[in-house]
Amino acid sequence: MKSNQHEQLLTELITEFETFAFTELDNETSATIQGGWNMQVFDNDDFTGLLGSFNYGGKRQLIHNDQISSIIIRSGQWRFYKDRDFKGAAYTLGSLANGQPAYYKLGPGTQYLNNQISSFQQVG
Ligand SMILES: [Ca+2]
Repeated sequence: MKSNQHEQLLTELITEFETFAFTELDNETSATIQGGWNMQVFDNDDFTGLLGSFNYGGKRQLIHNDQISSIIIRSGQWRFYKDRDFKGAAYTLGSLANGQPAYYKLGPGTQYLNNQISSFQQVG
């Protein structure tokens, strides 16, 4: 194996490890991560501080309650709620129509619930 192939393999392994390390695996409604993710949530509004990676499903009560400040959606439509158990003010975000990932910043000046999301679920 050439060294650049080693390097690529190592990078993939590290990326995979990081995804697993930060995935919230405690909730039965959250899918296990197998071969990628469809939606990720982050603590900061610049897509850093990964809080969780999800394939499908949802979480009735986030461990990282009132922390989400940015979201990347690769696939599907996801609804985010201010209160636990999918209640309260909410909005739906999805991937782009052309199939590209969508990057949503929830920071100050946006209409989204920054540092206020308590539950979410996939809706499409
Ligand atoms: Ca935050």
